[in-house]
Amino acid sequence: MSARHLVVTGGAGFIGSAFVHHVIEHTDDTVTVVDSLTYAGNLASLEDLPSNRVRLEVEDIADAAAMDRIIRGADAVVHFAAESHNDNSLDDPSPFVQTNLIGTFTLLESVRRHGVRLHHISTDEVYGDLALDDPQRFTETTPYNPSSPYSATKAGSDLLVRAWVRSFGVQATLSNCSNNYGPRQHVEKFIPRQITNLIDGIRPKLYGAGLNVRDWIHAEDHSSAVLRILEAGEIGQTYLIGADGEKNNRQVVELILQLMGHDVHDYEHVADRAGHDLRYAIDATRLRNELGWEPAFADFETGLAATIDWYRDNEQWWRPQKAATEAKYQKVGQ
Ligand code: NAD
Ligand code: TDX
Repeated sequence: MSARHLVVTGGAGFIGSAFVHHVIEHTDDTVTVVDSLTYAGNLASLEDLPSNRVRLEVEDIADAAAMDRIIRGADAVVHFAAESHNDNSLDDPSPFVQTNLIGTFTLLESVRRHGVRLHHISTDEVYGDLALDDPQRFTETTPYNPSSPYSATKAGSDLLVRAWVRSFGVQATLSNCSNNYGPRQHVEKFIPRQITNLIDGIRPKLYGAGLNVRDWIHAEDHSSAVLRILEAGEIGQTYLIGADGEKNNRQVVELILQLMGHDVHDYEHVADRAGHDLRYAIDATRLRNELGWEPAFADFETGLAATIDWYRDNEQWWRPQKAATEAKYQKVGQ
C-alpha cells in the first residue's frame, strides 16, 4: 500500500501515541498529530519519532477552522481524542460533553466537507455492563446502554458517526475496544496507578470489593487492530476489539504485587466508584474472521511485567502528574 497522510487526533495521549509509534514502525505513512495537550496529553510520548514523518498541531478538535486547515488533503483521520477517565466524568462531566460530543461533531463536519475517510475510536463501555456470571460477551449488535457520563458521551459520539455515514455518506468505520494497558498510560488509570503507588511505597487501592471484571488488551494490539480496520474495514461497519483478557481487579492487583516482589495481600479497599460497571467482555470474532487480525500480546502476565519495567525505567515521564493525581483521589476517599 502506498504511503498515506494520516491525521491522528489525541496522538499525545496513551493509545493515540501508541498508534503513532505503531504506524511509524509498520508503514511508510506520515502523521499529523492533533492534540490540545490537556492534562492527559504528554509531549514526552512523542519523543523519538522522526520529525520528517510526524508533526504536531496543538489544536482543539472542536475548533472547526483549525480542523478544516489540518484535515483538508489528508487521506484519513483516526480519531482518538477524548476525555477518557470515568472518575473525572463523575466529578465534572462538562469537558466530556464538549470534547467527546461537540469535538466529534466538529470533526465529522470537517471530514464531510473535505471528503476525508474517518476511523472513530470508541470503547466497550457504550454497551453498559454484564453480570459476573453471564456467559454472554459484547458483540457488534449488543444494544447501547452506557452508565457513566464518560460512556454516555462516547455512545453519543458513536451514534453521531453512524448518522453521518448514513445521512451524508461520510466514509467512516468505528471500533469499540476493551481496557488497554501498556507504556505511557496516565497514572490516574488503574494499572499505572498501582504500579507507581508501589514504587512510591503506597499500598494499591481497590475500589469496593475489587470483583469488577475488565477485559485487558495491550495498547500495541489495539493499534494493530485499528491499522487493519483502516486498511481493510468496510465503511459504515463497527468492529469490536478485544484479546480475551478478562480478569477481576483483585487478580490484577495481586499479580502486580507479585511481579513487583510484594506480599500479594498487601493492598487496601477504598470507596467504590459511583455506578461502577461490573463486567466488560468483548467477542472480537468479526475482527478476527473478516479482517484476519490476531493480538500479539497473548499473555497478560508478560505484557504486565514489561509495563512495570517501563514505569520503573521512565519515572521522568510520570512523576510530574503523580502527586496531583493522588491528591485528587484522596479528596474523594479513593
Ligand atoms: P488519554 O486521556 O490518555 O488521551 C486523550 C488525548 O486526547 C490527550 O492527549 C488529550 O490531550 C487529547 N485531547 C483531549 N481533549 C482534546 C480536544 N478537545 N482536542 C484535542 N485533543 C484533545 O486517552 P486514551 O486512554 O489514550 O484513550 C484514547 C481513545 O481511546 C479515547 O477515545 C477513549 O475513549 C478510547 N478508548 C480508551 C480505552 C482505554 O482503556 N484507555 C479503551 C477503549 C477505548
Ligand atoms: O485506583 C483504582 N482502583 C480501582 O479498583 C482505579 C483508578 C480503578 N479501579 C478500578 C475501576 C475499574 O473497575 O479498576 C478498573 C479499571 O479502572 P480505570 O483504569 O479507571 O478504567 P475503566 O473505568 O474500566 O475505563 C477504561 O477502559 C475503557 C478507560 O479509562 C476508558 O477510557 C475506556 O473506555
